[in-house]
Order: sequence, then C-alpha cells, then structure tokens
Amino acid sequence: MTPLLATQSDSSAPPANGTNGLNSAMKRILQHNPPESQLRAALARAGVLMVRLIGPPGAGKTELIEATLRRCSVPHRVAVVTVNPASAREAQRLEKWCGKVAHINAPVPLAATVWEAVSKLNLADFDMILIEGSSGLARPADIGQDATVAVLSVSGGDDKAAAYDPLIQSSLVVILTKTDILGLVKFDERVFREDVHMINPAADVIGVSAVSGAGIFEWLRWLENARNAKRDAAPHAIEPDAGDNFIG
Ligand SMILES: Nc1nc2c(ncn2[C@@H]2O[C@H](COP(=O)(O)OP(=O)(O)O)[C@@H](O)[C@H]2O)c(=O)[nH]1
Ligand SMILES: [Mg+2]
Repeated sequence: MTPLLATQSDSSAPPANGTNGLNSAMKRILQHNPPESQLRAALARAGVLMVRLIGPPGAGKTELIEATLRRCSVPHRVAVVTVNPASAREAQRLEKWCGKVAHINAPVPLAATVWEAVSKLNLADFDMILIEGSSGLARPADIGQDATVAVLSVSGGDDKAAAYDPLIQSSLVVILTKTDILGLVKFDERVFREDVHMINPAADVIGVSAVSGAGIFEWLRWLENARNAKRDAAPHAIEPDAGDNFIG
C-alpha cells in the first residue's frame, strides 16, 4: 500500500513560479518562501488535504470529481479548483455539488495562482481541496499538493501509462476511468497495470466507472484515509464532528 501523503516535491520544477515583473527584493522573498511552501504550511496548520488530479483532456477528471462529490457524505467540506481555459463551464457543473469551486483560466496551474485561490477560502470550513488540471507529457510541478493522482481512461488506450511516465512517477494513485467500456474498445488492462507497476511500483491503481459507480468507493476510502492522516497530523488536533465520516 502506498504511503499516504508523501510530499510531492519536484526539484526539477522552475523556482518561484510567476515572479516575472517583481522587483529583486520580492523575488528574493519568494525564492526563500515560494508560494507552494506557503500554501503547504497553511494547509498543514489547518489540517486540510490538497489532492491534484491530473490527466489528459477527456480522461474523465470532471466526471470523477462529480461522482466523488455525489457519493461522499460531506461534499460541502470539499473545495474544487478547476484549471484550464474552459474551466468556467466545469466549475458551473461542479458547484451545485460541493462547498466551493474556484476556476483558474490557464493551461496549467502555477503555485502562486493556486495559493491566491486557496487563500480566499476559510480553511476551517473545508476538509479537502481537489484540483483538476490537464497534463502534458512533462513531470508535473509541485504546487503545494499533498498527493498527485493520475487520471487516465480506458478510451485513451492501454499504452498511456507508459506515455505519461513522468506523471505516473509523481503519482501516489493512478485512477483508470471508464472501466464500463472495457470490452468495447481495445484495451489490455494487464498491460496498463504492468506499465504502472514498472514505472512506479508504489502507486495504487484504482479502476473506476463514473457511469456504473464501480470502484468509486475504493477511491473514496483512499481519500478518506488521506484526509484523516492530514487531519491527525495538524498541530492542533481537529475534533471531527459526529457523523462527519467521508463515506456515508
Ligand atoms: N462511459 C464513460 N464515460 C465517461 C466516464 N467518465 C467520463 N466519461 C465521459 O468522457 C467525457 C470526458 O469526461 P470529462 O470528465 O469531461 O473529462 P476531463 O476532460 O478529463 O474532465 C465525457 O463525455 C464524459 O461523460 C466513465 O466512467 N464512463
Ligand atoms: Mg474536466
């Protein structure tokens, strides 16, 4: 079983995202206290889990988040940040299900813009923040997340774990979506799982279908365990309310 909440740092990521146009004193401050560190510290103090869901467009990320919110018992304690130029529409789709949706109009999130969005939240009102964003083939940067989750679909083909090698390396969990169409398209699940295992033996693979609900509870259990681990590690013990189990 993968350790929950291994810190997702990426030493190859460019330092101090979004510092263009700042004077040198401000650049020095940001280099010593970059936004991803500030965000991580704020979330650690509040005991709030931040999970970044990354996958190619069409992999089923928004559908997975919607299924997660519909089936978890405390959706109002989940905030979602959608990142892409069309994310306003995704935000509208999700906002009826959760506590708060913010959207960032950019192809990929910068730590500074995520920090700006999260700093507008009253963190005491939330247990977790889910960030949806698309990926390229490069290793995703550290934006302060506790965990990166790769989202790849059956319709994308069984070669996509190998194609997204840097993403798989960075992920604690790989969600294989659209399992309801296994058998309808050419997809060898064994090949996909073996590739994941070869690239990152510690990553869990969870097959889900947002249509049938298959696998969603395994995913919810992973989120619940991660939420509890983050909450337990907070400096001031956060007393869970009666009946705030993540899964109903
Ligand atoms: N059959 C099936 N279709 C899905 C599933 N999840 C998503 N889709 C469909 O795949 C398309 C892209 O989904 P979306 O969540 O918008 O992908 P995103 O771009 O990764 O956010 C939509 O037409 C969804 O209805 C699933 O589990 N099964
Ligand atoms: Mg989407």
